Amino acid sequence: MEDCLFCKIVKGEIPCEKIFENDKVLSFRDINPLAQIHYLVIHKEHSRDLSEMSHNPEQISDIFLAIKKITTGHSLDQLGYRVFTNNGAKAGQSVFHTHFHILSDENLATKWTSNVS
Ligand code: DGP
Repeated sequence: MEDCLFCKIVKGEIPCEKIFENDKVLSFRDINPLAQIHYLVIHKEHSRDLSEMSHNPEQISDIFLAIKKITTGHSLDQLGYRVFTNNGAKAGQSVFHTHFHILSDENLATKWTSNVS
């Protein structure tokens, strides 16, 4: 999409710190990390949010296969990691190109968990 920030990153028009890339998926460091490790994972084909991406379930599969490669490649299994997406502005989505966050941190269990108020 013409004026989509993450499409511009896919096209190389805006730089990123690349973590992983194949023909369908790109992962790069979040510019505003919430944890020691904070990666974003996007599909190269534009969709607005997970609701829209769900019409193309093979894209969700592409994303999660990439997440498996990234987390294994960066030895995150031992440290533990969290994967999430914000769907819609009311959930905190600020970039409207579907993206999944991967967070990993020694203190992740006490950050943003459902059992911490
Ligand atoms: P969300 O709030 O779920 O839409 O997450 C958007 C994330 O995108 C947020 O954590 C910050 C990150 N971000 C925004 N602009 C850029 C950028 O230009 N480069 C990179 N690497 N990350 C960005």
